[in-house]
Amino acid sequence: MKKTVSAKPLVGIVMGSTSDWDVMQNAAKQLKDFGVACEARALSAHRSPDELNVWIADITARGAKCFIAGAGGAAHLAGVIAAKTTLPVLGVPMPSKHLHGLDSLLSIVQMPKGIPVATFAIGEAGAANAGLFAVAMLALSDAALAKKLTAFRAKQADAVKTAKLPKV
Ligand code: RP5
Repeated sequence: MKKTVSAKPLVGIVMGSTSDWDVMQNAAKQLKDFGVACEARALSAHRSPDELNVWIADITARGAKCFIAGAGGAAHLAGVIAAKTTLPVLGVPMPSKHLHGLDSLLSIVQMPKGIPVATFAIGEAGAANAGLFAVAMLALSDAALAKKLTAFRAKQADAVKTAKLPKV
């Protein structure tokens, strides 16, 4: 996994294991495409809880506005981060070997009342959408970013409008 670091990241991307990077790089890619600075780390809620807490405090002090957390299995990472910060936490369920990510999805989505985690789809689409959702949140107070997001949506609409189906 390549370590993506920015001195003033607006988004903190964290995953429970380096094995999650293949999926989670889709979040980093979306943010990069929109020119949003992010920092990506592999830190585990159960294997390295102290380092995770230090990083949450550090990146928050450097001006981060939200977190994207990807984890698999008994995926408590996003919930643990949400317990430590009032910044928005976007959770991405990782595909898992035995339950194909359903375990990760239910672990992340079923947060008890009071400490929310916004939960996205399992895998690549979820990671990319979490990146886009972070862009949308940041665009609320950044007109240039809002313009880029509108253009991105228009490009997708054009692709559908001009799509041709194969002949029968
Ligand atoms: C979780 O366990 C990670 O988020 C990962 O999805 C899963 C498997 O981790 P590794 O055994 O590949 O390190 O904590």
